[in-house]
Amino acid sequence: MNAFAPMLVAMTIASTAGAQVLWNEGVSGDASGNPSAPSNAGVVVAGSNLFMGSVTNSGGADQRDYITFVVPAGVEITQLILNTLSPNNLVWTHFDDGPTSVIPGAGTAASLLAGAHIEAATPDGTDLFPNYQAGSPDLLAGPGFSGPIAPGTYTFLMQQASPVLTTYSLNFVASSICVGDFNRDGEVDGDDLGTLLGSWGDCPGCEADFNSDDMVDGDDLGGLLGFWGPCS
Ligand SMILES: [Ca+2]
Ligand SMILES: [Ca+2]
Ligand SMILES: [Ca+2]
Ligand SMILES: [Ca+2]
Repeated sequence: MNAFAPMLVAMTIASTAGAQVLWNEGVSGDASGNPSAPSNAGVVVAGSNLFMGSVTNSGGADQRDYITFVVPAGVEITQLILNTLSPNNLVWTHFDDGPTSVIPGAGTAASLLAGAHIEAATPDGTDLFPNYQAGSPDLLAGPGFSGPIAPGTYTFLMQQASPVLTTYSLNFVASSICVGDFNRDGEVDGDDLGTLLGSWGDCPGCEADFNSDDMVDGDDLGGLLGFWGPCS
């Protein structure tokens, strides 16, 4: 057995490149149930970002798990894989814009971006991401995303309204993007400059707001020119 140990170590290192745990309740404790103070899960990396825990409405103490995380410049979330859900029953989920969330209810909330159920009997390995897209029949709250989740700060909720203790493992899968290549054609050029100029002025959450000051202005124009040319 010992002869194989170095190989196993090497394989472990290779398989964890571009993978991290955002929040594991088994290590970090129960994720916050307070929408005003979600658990801080840090910064998403290109690759796998795991969120693992459990929720139950039995006794009301752990009905909700909120985490907040940052998608940094140069990264976007493209998939939300349901690794496991046990038992495989109905769960409410949603994304908010910013570092806080809301308690799901009949009223609307300005921060709510996209809410959808994980339906009972959803197979392990399913990509839930399409459910959060604008126009999806599975989108039940908020305007939904139109494409990948762009750089910014977000809060995500898992809620179990039934007394069933439900354990889950989710993977927010992210990819590297070429900063400034807004149309994803592999080059920062005049087309992207046109997009930046079209976003000029107040523009919270805009991809062209490289320095995240909620304005697209000369600072960001300078940034774009710094990225000019083919994506490396
Ligand atoms: Ca929990
Ligand atoms: Ca909780
Ligand atoms: Ca481009
Ligand atoms: Ca800016």
